[in-house]
Amino acid sequence: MSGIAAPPKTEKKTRTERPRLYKVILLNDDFTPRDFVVEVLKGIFRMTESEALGVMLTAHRRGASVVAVFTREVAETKAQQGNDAGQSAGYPLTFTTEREE
Ligand code: NFA
Repeated sequence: MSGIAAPPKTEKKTRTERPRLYKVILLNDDFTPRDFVVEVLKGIFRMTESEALGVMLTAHRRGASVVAVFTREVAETKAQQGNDAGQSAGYPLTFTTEREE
């Protein structure tokens, strides 16, 4: 043995946790026109016509529909943009966010 101790390891393992995800949920209402909902979904969530139609119809029939899942900031921003689009046009269109799990 040399009698010379090795220096203590100071390196720390970096653990990168996956960010929590948030659902954006579209709520049904009796006033916002179907076409308007579809246009908002296409514009804000980059959906195709048929994807947007499917989400709109699910909310219309069941009361609510999951639109998509994002990190918190993105989900909240997109929900707000959707609500603002409805407000600007005089409709009660409502998007909410909900943490997953
Ligand atoms: N229920 C609305 C109508 O019949 C359409 C709608 C669907 C509104 C989904 C909001 C969300 N005009």
